[in-house]
Amino acid sequence: MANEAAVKTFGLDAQEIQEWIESFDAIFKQAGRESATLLLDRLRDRATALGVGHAFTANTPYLNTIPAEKQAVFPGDQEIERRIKSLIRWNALAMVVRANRMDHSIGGHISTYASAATLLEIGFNHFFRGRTPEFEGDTVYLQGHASPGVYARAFLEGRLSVEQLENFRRELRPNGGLSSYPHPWLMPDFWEFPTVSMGLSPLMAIYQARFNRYLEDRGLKPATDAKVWAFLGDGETDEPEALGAITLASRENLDNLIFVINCNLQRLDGPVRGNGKIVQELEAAFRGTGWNCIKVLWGSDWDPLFERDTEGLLANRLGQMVDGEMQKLTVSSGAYVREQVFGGDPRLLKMVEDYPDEVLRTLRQGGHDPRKVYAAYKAAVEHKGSPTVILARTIKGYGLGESGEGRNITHQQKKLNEEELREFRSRFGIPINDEQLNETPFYRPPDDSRELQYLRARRQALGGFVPTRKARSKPLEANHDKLFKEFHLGSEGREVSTTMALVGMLRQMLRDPEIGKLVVPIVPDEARTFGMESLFRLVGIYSSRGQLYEPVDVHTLLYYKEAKDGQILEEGITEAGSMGSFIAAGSAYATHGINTIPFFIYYSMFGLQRISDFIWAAADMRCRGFMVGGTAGRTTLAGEGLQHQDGNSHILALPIPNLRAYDPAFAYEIAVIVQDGIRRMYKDGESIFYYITVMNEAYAMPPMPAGVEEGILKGMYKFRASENKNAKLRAQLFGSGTILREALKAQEILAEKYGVAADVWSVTSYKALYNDGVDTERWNLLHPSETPRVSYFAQALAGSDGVLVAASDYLKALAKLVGQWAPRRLAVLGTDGFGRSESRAALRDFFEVDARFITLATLSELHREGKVEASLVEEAIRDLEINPEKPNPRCS
Ligand SMILES: Cc1ncc(C[n+]2csc(CCOP(=O)(O)OP(=O)(O)O)c2C)c(N)n1
Ligand SMILES: [Mg+2]
Repeated sequence: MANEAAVKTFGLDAQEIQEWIESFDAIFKQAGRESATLLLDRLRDRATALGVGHAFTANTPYLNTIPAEKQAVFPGDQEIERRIKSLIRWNALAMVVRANRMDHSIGGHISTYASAATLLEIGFNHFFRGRTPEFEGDTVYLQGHASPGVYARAFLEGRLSVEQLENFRRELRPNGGLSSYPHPWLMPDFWEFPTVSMGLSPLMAIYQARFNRYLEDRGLKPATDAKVWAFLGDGETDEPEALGAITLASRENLDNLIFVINCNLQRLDGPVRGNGKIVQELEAAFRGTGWNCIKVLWGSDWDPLFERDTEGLLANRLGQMVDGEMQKLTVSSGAYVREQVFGGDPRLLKMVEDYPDEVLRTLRQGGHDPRKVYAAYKAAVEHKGSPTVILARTIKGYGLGESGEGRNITHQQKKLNEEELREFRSRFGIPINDEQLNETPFYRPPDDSRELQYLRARRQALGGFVPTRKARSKPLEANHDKLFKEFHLGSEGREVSTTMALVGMLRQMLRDPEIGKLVVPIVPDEARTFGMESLFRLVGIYSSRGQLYEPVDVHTLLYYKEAKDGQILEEGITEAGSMGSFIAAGSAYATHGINTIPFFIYYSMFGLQRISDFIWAAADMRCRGFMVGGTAGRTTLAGEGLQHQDGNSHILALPIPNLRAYDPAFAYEIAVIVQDGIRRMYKDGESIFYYITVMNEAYAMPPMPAGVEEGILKGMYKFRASENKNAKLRAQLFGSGTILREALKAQEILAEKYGVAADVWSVTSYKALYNDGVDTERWNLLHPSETPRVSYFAQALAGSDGVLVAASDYLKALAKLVGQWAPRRLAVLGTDGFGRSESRAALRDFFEVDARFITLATLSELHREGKVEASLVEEAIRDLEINPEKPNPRCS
């Protein structure tokens, strides 16, 4: 061996090395594992003291972490569990094959579940605890592409019918069907967590586990040993989000968290690391950050071989082979395995001389061996002090035979020919005869069969079915009028920003006897940006360790107070992580039966733009809560420039169906929106959540005019009508957010200089107006004989006269959305283009959204209508000091 040759030159020989190893073995045998570890630690210290370097590695040999003799005894009935698993395998396969016979575009996946079956079944039969009134249950994130297997199990459990299975991926059939992947939106009684956008669920699971601790530390739920399990694909770990938060899990000692990575060495196109070893790479990443890492690589039939491997030759050889070679073994003969794995060294060949080729070919991977998987899970649930990752070697498409097992095409295999079906049927002992095979029927044994009795008994013992989703919290009771009232009164001339107003509301809510405890403020290192530091002292920053140091600002009023029961989740600079907390808090009404109300407050540019896919997942999950985009608006945040100035997020909020988006201008608007939101989400149980933009521009907050609440919520109301009832020239101006104030200034200029009487409207939500408009149109389309309905936007403008001009701090497309329902042309100003570092005034000039441009747009519209001469508009351009040849902000 190369190593031995190298050491020989330095004066050591193989025998001396063997003696060292034997001494170590003796210590291990006499004094035990801990003493052996201590000895290694001492030796390492000594080596360091002598200046003996050692290349850092976080890896262990390519072997099972739990040696055979340390393995917990499998308590189940292995034979009957194998039968159950076979039935599930068959039904999962039948679901996909049948669906694609009817329509080959329907799709579906066989090979992911085929590789994950044992990993999941050991969980279902022995570990995953259901949610009961007495115990909160475990939380399980399942690999999305394994859903056919989860459905097939639910079918055996009696939870899904043959018809539902037949309608897999046919959700629009009469009586409904099954969604392709886990979607709580589509199957709200079944799926809890959407996992199919790869990489999101590992991060969500980490923050879920942390949030569970937060709830315990704050006394909102009792401390339990409930676990969060996340099943991932090995290919999935390439998504940056997948490993992006693993240090939080170890830092927070989340021993309530278990990752199971299904290392079938393949992703969609081919091997995950053909030229490397994904298991070792992941082991180094997780061990390097302090996770407890359990490798389950080899099945029990390998144990005798490792026993013979006293010199570590086999371990070495397996450690050398790259994953591409490993994958090839799966599709090759026993003779090939002998040649490739053992052929390089006569000592290795000797080890398997009594193994026939056929036995070598079928040596199992650890992830397909129930006993190995059980032992790993047991060790994981019993492990204390850090999160656990289980790296389980499996074969993609296991059981699909030569057409699928381990092949690069296996991920997308959806059809099996008759021969392949027959083989699968026989291999897994499914009682279906050859004539029936063509039909590929589902098979469920009688209710009183041993299989179903066993399966039900196991689930009963574990507290019921998993997954099951249910809204478990009781509705809030109070109406909270008192909390919000003061914000209806205005600021009496005091200049405040909408951000300050919102923080003021948060402070009020935090003091409330009903919701005070439930509010979860979440910030990604921006609390000071939003003037939230007063909350640090008021409710504390959550820290599972309390505060182990005296903060530098301890003598100040607003010091940085960390506490074990702190309420603020100060996440550091991670919008994705903060969203993970939002999702955990926003779904706690279902997961825990607790109405936590997250307020996630962040730099608006780094929300919908950066982490939209998490927000989509939150929507799918029916999360509740408030996302607050701070320092919003392309021209309202001065100075920060191109990357920070957000003129996009209200456009990006459009596609998310149950996200209500508001761009309020005044404190009372926010108060109305938030109070109503709490009612709708936490009293009426609606599956909606909120996006509210707030700004840092300070101005006097007016008192709320009478009767505007409905308009605020529906998207617009008239804020200030013109007092001049007789003017010939008239206009309706629409402003949103801080740009409403530009419209108000324009109202004055138009009245004073140009004799135009303009009414000013506050548009709080173009999204709400747009949704109402398209819903109205749709109704009219479908009801041709009935009196057509009129959109809220059109209703609001009925009877108003004059030209229409809208301005917002967002893309022009936003206001243009509603132009189609306007009684006349709607002229739109907006902030298309890259931002700039500048003052507000300069930015609003540059983006053409200030009072001057609103004035100009109004006069221009009046000219279009033939009400004023072009010369007047020309004159106005001069008077308003507008440069007509200025750069176009959209593309400069
Ligand atoms: C974000 C995202 N990108 C791409 C896909 C498409 N996709 C679905 S499964 C898959 C391969 C999965 O491989 P792996 O994670 O190893 O899981 P396996 O099926 O092998 O268990 C891909 C690329 C997706 N679902 N989500
Ligand atoms: Mg894979």
